[in-house]
Amino acid sequence: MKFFRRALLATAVVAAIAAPLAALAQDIKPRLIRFGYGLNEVSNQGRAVKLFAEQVEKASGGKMKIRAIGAAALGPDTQMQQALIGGAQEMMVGSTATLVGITKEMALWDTPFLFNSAKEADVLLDGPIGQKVMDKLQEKGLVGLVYWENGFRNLTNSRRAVTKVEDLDGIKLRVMQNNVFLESFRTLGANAVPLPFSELFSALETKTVDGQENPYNTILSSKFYEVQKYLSVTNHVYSPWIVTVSKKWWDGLSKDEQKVLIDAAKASRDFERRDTREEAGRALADLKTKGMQINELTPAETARMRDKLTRVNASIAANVGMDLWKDTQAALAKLRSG
Ligand code: TF8
Repeated sequence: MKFFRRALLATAVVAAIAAPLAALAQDIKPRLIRFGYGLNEVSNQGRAVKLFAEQVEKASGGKMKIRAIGAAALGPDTQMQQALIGGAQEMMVGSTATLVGITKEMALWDTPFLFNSAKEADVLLDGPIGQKVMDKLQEKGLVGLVYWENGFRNLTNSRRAVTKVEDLDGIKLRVMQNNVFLESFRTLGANAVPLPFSELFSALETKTVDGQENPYNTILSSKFYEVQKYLSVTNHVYSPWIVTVSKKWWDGLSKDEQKVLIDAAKASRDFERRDTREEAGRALADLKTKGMQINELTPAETARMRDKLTRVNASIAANVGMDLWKDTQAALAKLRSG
């Protein structure tokens, strides 16, 4: 018995020191990595950042430390992007939509009704097209590692149930700081106002805007149900998040250090998508319990919305380039036929 326990202990000790030892043999220096994000800690975004941090610390034998800073405490997406480009901050996760001003190809993901399912999004984002768009960031001073799921977006407001496009008439709607979103909701007749996410809750609370659109997860984790009565299930677009690194800083890392970050980013992506989908699956029921009035759009009304929104496709195609646009359509057609 004693021997058995000792053997067990020895195995545990070996296991405990094996990982740090492996890290020791690698070219890894002590690093403090500031990782900013916009949602709060108890959100799908916050949970995945936490997992990423744990993975990085473990794989680097505790040498690489992530200082996770949420709730836009380092500023909204656009401000953090500039800090990464300048080298004042190492990492962040944020919306691809807020990157369009830097890398126009990112607008591809803002195409209304581009994906019919999360599965399609995974295939395109993780495939050659997603990689191509991500690589475009490099010439602007950013390195993209992985896409996470923000999710299919749905509409909330404090004025009325939106059951058809016409109900959007005159509704002051916050949109992300992005021309495709601005144009899309203007096309639908809303009074679209671009605002950073960090200002959204108070804008809704003070009725500076009537509504907004985001995935169920965010409506829940950011407590928008406290200031929004109506939720219309529109699924009008799938939004990715993207984990980015300051290229200035990245270029100074060893191959081993880069690998630690790449591996952890992939693990965080897989975790985040699972977690987000699981939460989204029960979020609607939660939002109902919190008092939101939820309505679905009829297939006919969804089709009308979709038709109207195809008007923005031409300008997206012109922005991202016709080749990329056509490749994307072809990849989707192939997926759908298979
Ligand atoms: C939005 C996005 C947010 C992101 C996030 C703060 O509405 O959906 O999830 O910007 O990085 O702004």
